[in-house]
Amino acid sequence: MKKEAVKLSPEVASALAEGRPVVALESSVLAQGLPPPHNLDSWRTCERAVREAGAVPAVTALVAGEIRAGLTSEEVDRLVAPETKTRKVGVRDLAPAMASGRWGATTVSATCAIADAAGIALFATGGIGGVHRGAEKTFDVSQDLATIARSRVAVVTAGAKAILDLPKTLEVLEALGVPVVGYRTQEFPAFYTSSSGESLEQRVDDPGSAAALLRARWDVLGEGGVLFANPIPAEAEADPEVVARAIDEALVLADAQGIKGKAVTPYLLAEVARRSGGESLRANLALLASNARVAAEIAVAYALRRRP
Ligand code: PSU
Ligand code: MN
Repeated sequence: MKKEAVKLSPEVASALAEGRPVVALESSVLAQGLPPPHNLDSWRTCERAVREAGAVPAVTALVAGEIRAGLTSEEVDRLVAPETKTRKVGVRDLAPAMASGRWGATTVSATCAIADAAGIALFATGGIGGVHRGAEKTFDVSQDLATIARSRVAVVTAGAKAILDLPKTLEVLEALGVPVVGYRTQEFPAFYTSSSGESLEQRVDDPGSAAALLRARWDVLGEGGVLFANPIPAEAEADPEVVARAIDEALVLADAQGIKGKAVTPYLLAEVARRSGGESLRANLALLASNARVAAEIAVAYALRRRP
């Protein structure tokens, strides 16, 4: 994506021009991932967490066909309002949505591409998309993975959503050459819970070490994306059995109803939230805020290290 394709808010533009830390935030989680009023609460909480850690938040979206980084709160209100009919926009949906002047909420893939073009190094999400269970039959692999690989962006994520096949997701990330780095953990987190049983080769324990890794990958090697896997805070973890049961039920239902393509993830997340009695929703909100804070801390450390 070209740099000129992204319209920056005045605050984000001056932060980037001065080399101050900025953290991108996705908007699909607001428009498609979380029900109201939790979506706007979560957006405010994440923006506050980023600011408190000393960085500038930049939520990305398509506003009437224009790619934006940094929205006003009126624009965010409009983005999530049902009348706006905001679409879920992955990286492949950007051009069609621009050409038709639509409002779009950006997924991890579109947000990575936008952050990369704008020169925003850190991006906080809840959980990335990945390889779906049964992908050997459906071929359902999120465009998040390939886009992370080619974007010069560090994504802070609570692992990958537990509705996915986590071992296969890790294999594809390896195939694409993406470093997966545990943040204060040796294990790939399972989104609603901190443990998936999948161990990681790389680990960092503080923002300075994370920034050193980014310097090596980008400033020295000139390579693409990095994943920092930040487990949900222990006190916010969902009951693994409740979540596992809700996921199994949701998967059976999605299959029976023939849900396909980009509708799969929003459908599963909504069903899991409903079937877990809000347990998954509470966890989702907590891990989003935690990822926003960690991304901002790493952004601050990386910005400091860049200055001679
Ligand atoms: N995490 C959440 N809720 C979400 C998503 C992630 O807690 O709604 C979104 C992200 O925007 C992610 C997308 O990029 O789901 C993945 O969708 P798909 O599997 O269709 O690529
Ligand atoms: Mn898919």
